[in-house]
Amino acid sequence: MSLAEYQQRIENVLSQMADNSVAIIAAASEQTRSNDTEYPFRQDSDFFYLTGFNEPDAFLVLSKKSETSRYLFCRAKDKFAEIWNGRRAGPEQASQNLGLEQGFAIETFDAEVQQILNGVETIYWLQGKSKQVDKRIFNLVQQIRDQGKLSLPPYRMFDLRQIMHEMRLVKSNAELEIMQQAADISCKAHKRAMQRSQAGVMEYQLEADILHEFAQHGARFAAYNTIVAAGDNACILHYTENADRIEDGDLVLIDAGCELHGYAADITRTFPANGKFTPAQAKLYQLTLDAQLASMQYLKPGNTLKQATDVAVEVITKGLIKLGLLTGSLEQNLASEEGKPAAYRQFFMHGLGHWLGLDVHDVGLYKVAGQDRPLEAGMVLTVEPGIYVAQDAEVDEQWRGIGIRIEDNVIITQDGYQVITDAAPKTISEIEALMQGK
Ligand SMILES: [Mn+2]
Repeated sequence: MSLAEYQQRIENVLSQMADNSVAIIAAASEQTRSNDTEYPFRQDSDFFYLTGFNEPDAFLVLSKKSETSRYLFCRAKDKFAEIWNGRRAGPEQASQNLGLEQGFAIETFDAEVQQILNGVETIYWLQGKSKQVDKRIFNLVQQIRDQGKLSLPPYRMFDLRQIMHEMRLVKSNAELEIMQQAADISCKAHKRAMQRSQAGVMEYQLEADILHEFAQHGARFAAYNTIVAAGDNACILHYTENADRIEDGDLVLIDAGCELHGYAADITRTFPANGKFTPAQAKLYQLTLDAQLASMQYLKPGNTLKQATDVAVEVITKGLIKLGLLTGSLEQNLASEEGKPAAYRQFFMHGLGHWLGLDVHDVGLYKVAGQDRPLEAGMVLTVEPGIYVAQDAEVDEQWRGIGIRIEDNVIITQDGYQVITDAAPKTISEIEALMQGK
């Protein structure tokens, strides 16, 4: 991402802020995993969106008074700490790299920001995201109040989501390029897992193949915990134990995507462990795929995710009736009586998709003024219908324990949509051909 793009984002935020206001955006902190060791650091998405700065314990402060100013607070240079825990840019270098007016050591945050806030009417931050940050901002305002007669404490507090998350929802060309790369790398990993699959392999071994492939192509981290679910583990939607042996005749569901420069891919493929779908597996798989392809036809500016969802639900419900997993009419199976979910939800119990971006379940409202939000060019979302038949479902035995999800990542374009995860095979013939080495 170019420096110009980060600067443009910051200017965009400033332009939407009220006069005489300050916005405070906090970086993430390191999280302890166990004594003296931390989880891999993952920057806060909003902070990263505006700065691309990847150190913990930092704040971006934007002030809009008679003039606009941009300040970075971050960890000071410290030879001793850097020997033990790694390099730091330091406030001077970091603020200079980002083209910001001034850098301060994080230790001076309270004192400096108290001064910046004194006399300002409005504060923006991402409220409720971090209890520590909330507390710190309230304390700062209180300290200004406590100064008495000469102080002018801020008296309006706005959630910055309204500005920032609307911006993040519609992606720039540079963002779309990175997301295409993340998608390409993730597709390679899915293909490799299909080729490595066979009876006797452990689920976590396919996970290792996926992560290795990500790294080989420049993506060190997964965007979320990889799901490798063989057999009826696929009916657990967020199964991440990945601890079972893959058996002959299983379907394997893999939900995995890499993170590249902060951006997530989120892809699911389901394939037969031994490279050949059984007739029952093939029928439910084809139905899931039909639902996905039919629903995608509704993705274009002005339409809603809800419209596409309704199409997927209808295709799946009709198909399940035809195959005998549901009985009764289409209307009966779609109807939800008071407090009871519709009958089809026994087999398709999650939504069709979600926004995708820096967060795998990305930010941005799904409804505006109570109405389903119309899609816009530049939005990115997943399309991921599934059919999950529990082992104890009251259906013919051949269907039990089958779990299928097919998930692609889609960009909304000016006149429709573009699938960016097509490189991972998803038709029955494509999958069988790849796995059988044809
Ligand atoms: Mn998803």
